[in-house]
Amino acid sequence: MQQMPRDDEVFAIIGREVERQNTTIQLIASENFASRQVLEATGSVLTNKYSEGYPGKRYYGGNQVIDEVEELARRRVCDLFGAEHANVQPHSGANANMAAYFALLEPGDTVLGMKLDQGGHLTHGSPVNASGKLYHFVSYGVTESDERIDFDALHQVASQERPKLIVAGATAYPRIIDPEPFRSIADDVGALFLFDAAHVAGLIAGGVHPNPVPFADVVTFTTHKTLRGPRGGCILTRADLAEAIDKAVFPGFQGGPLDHVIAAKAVAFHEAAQPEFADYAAAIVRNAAALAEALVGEGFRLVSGGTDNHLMLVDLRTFDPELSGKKARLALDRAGISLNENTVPDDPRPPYIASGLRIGTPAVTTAGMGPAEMATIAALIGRVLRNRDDDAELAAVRDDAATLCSKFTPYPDLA
Ligand code: DSN
Repeated sequence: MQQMPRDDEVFAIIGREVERQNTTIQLIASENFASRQVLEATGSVLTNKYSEGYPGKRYYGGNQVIDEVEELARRRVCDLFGAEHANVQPHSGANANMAAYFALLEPGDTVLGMKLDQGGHLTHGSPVNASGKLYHFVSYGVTESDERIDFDALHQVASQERPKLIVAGATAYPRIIDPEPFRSIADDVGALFLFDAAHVAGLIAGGVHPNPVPFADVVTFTTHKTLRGPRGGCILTRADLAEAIDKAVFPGFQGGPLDHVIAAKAVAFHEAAQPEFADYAAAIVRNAAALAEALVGEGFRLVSGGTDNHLMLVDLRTFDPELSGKKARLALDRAGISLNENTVPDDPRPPYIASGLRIGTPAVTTAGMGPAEMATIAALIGRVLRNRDDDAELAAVRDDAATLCSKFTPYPDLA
């Protein structure tokens, strides 16, 4: 094979990202540290192959091996969640959702989805997203009193609007989403039911959150969040919807599948089926509860008062009305703590400024941290946000964050 000069420029940048992940605190609720074997599969020669179609029905030759890996991924994920059919080709959660809509809906059909500022996702009908442009989304949200999904209002809006599809799932909702009441409302109004499990797929696989597969017509999720696999999406469905879903993914939405990523998904599904993964999922939730309690102790208000999943939302307005989510995120970034600004329910600020912070524990739990470290992290966040204009204090917190991370380095052998 022709040898090319080593690309020192790109590999130096990758080296700096390894160092950043090893030495700063990762609290982005949708991120994780994939295992070495997930990284290895993602970096394999499977990236070289074209394989439009599905196992046994491809448009290119030479797919005998690729068929095996896609079949293995499909079988493993069906076993993991108890599903009848899986499509492991979506490149992302957004693609999985759009393909599912393409399979189930006609343009202009009415769909119910959770409001973006109350925890929903762009693909749940945001006016700036193709979902909101192609379909008539009507939103539901949380109650003012306890900031949990308002099922009475949801039932009422479903009865009025008679949607073809009800979408459950969120990107910034700190409580368990019970699929059962969604199913019963969908049945009452004659709607289909899609559960977007992107954030909680790992918690479901680990047995700490309810499995939506027995209740939903379609379940979509990403493979890289709590599930800790490679970046990508997946769709689970009933046997009678399998053909429509598969056609919607290819040729409806995507071209060639990313076979190296499908192999890495298969690895992640195998990892998630191990008993150790159930311990991991429970530890994520335990750490989130500990972090939430410690943040309340630091004087922060949490949306809904706490968490029972992998994330919490800090409402900064009561802590400091002048402090937006964006300002807080920038200060924390300087201090070696990565998280994202997020709207809180009925946020007066726009999403790119926001009044809240979303904080998640999947990555720090993978790194081996426990409740004691969560208390330390809450104290560091408090120090940063109380001293956000003090450069020396931010530098001191950055040192403390690095000291903490030195005991919980995700990729010591890549450093
Ligand atoms: N970007 C994902 C998240 O952070 O939740 C959703 O698309």
